[in-house]
Amino acid sequence: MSVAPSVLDALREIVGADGYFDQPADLQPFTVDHRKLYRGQTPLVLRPSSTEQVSRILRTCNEAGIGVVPVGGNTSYCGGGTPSADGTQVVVSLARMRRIRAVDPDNFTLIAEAGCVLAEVQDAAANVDRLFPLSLGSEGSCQLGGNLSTNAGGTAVLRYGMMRDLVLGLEVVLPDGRVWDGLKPLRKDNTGYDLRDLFIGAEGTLGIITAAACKLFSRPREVVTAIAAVKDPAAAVMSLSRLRAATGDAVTTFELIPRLGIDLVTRHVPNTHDPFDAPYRWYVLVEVSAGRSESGIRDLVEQELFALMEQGAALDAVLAQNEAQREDFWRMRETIPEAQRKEGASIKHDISVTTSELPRFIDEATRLLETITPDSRILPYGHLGDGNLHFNLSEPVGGNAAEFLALAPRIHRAMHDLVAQYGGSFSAEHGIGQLKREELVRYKHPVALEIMRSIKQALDPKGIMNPGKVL
Ligand code: 2HG
Ligand code: ZN
Repeated sequence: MSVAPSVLDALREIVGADGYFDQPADLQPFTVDHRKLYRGQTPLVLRPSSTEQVSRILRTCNEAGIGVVPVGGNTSYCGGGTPSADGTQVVVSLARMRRIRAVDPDNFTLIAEAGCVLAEVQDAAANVDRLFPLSLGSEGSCQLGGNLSTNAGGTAVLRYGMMRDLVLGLEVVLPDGRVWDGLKPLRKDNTGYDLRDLFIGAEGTLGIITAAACKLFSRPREVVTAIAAVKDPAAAVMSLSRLRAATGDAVTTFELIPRLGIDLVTRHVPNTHDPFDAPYRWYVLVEVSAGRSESGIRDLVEQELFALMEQGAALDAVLAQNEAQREDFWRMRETIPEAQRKEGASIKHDISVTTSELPRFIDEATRLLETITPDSRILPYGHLGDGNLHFNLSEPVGGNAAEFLALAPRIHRAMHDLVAQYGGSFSAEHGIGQLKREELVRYKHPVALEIMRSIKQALDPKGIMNPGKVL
């Protein structure tokens, strides 16, 4: 069943001549996801420029029973923003809603529209000497609405939390077109259910977020960035605890990188090099930030790293001497996904357990993967400070990519069953989308699933919002 021409016309009319795409070449980018796992089809991509237009679009689609797929920067790892293959769903891109509506430095808040690119929100905060701390590899193209809808994480969660922790209020268009104005930038408002948190992480299945009131912070005045080679993941966890205590919780980033990460990045990404003369098995990228300059954190970090080396937990360490070197260190971490892609086929996981259990988990998961696929190369890296690793695999050297990828269902099952044994999460920061729907049914507590379904039914009884995603 395709979308009736009369409905398509009505939708075009709402947004006006420059508010939609309906030609194949313009539609194409919206029909494939970032990882190229899904190929969909759509007759129409709507590009509303106001909340009112979004409201009219949803009202029209709800009345006609047409599925709506909201999309931001299309950087989802789980196909959350890709329409179905049967061409029955329209896409709503928020890209033209990119105003910063208000900035209030004394309240440490700003209000931004969903189509703002994350980097634009960071810049708007920096312009008034404030920090919007959400920080991730795709920040130059991902959009605030997508960050909200997936509850994005990234590399500063350890200190500032995930997207959910950075929001005070939302403006949301409900599936029937009603607009909930919950944009109050208040830190205290104890007036009933927390509706905001329903829409954050809902991946567009309950409505479309059109704007958000975001929390800002003081801008760090002094930042110390280091790469340390560590004995093993247990030494990494211990080092993090020590650094947190020694700096009064000023550690903003603590990322684990195995040797394979350094190998792949230096092989595939220009302008990268091994930070040390000798190879080590495990590394951490550490960043510590202080609110004032000459805060003494540099000395503190140096002392701690020295002490860690004396006790054998750290094997070598280097502090960035300037901004260029700091960027080099960060490139080493941020380009791992790109380097892994260039190395060939990969199988990805996005798991979390408690940080304290992570070392034991890494051992056990590595052994488990080795029994299933002894020749694959295991690349567990990422947000150790959050207990969240991308426990990825790369195809064997000289192996057969198709054979390797055919193992994916078995590998995911084994990995996620193990995660469940640890009381962990099979999707720590990338969400569910269409990729992990079956996992949600298998691993989410049944009562939680029932509550989720009741909420979906209450808000979207006709099931028009991002059909086939999450639930
Ligand atoms: C990261 O932390 C991203 O770099 C991507 O979440 C993870 O590619 C991945 O598996
Ligand atoms: Zn990540």
